[in-house]
Amino acid sequence: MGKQEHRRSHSAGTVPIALTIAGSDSSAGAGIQADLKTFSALGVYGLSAVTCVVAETPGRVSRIEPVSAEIVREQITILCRNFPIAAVKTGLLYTAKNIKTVARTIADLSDDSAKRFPLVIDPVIAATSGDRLLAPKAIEVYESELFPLATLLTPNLDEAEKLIGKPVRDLQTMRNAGKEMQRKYGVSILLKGGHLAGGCAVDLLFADSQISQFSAPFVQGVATHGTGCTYSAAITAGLACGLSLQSAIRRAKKFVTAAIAQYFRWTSHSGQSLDALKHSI
Ligand code: PXL
Repeated sequence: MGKQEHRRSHSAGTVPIALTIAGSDSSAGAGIQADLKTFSALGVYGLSAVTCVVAETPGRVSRIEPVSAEIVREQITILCRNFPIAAVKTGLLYTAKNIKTVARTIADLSDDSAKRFPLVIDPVIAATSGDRLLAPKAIEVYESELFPLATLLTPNLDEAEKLIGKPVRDLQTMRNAGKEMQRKYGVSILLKGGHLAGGCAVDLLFADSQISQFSAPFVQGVATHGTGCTYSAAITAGLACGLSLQSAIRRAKKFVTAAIAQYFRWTSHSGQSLDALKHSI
């Protein structure tokens, strides 16, 4: 082996690895594509298991098709059996069947290898555009099968409302909702406040018996398709690098705020504005 080749294989062997289990976004601002760009930008090698294919442009979902449960299971199994994966995230799983398959595959592997990686679950229910991305009955499967395996859930306000069936509109209702979800699911919760508190985007972390707050300036005037995916991917990258939950979230919040601030904008053939995050540091 030449010197150059040796050096290359050494650095490849020490880079942390993270796996994203999520949907493909054809416009590449959200989903698997956002996750892989985020992992790369944060120095993590990204693996992916595709759960569904979404034909969309920023702001408009045109069509979604799930992939089969067999291929979802196979992607996850062969990756986990062969790579030293340090952290995993799930994004859009789309069907109740895929949620169940992901949960059972991960549970089987954890038993097998007696190894548990941190698991970040972004419980994607709708796109930023408002397009629904998950059947209502799939939420029950999330709750019974996948949430119990999580290290962290990262719901936004709409997702929190759907999970607990109550309005979540301000810091006080966020505090109550976060505590309720932490109690109900027995895992840490990062409740994302989005455009709630004046000029700031405020998120609350409920972990152990503490509540921590993470704030960043709210960036106005940008269509924020993919922020949830990018945020949870950046947290997963941090955990893969060995950061604590608090430090991983602090760094991820900065990363996603910068990705929004440095956005790209194009104009479509029909004159519509197309915004995309820039996943870099
Ligand atoms: O932002 C939610 C989301 C997640 N995953 C995929 C998506 C979207 C939004 O459109 O396409 C694959």
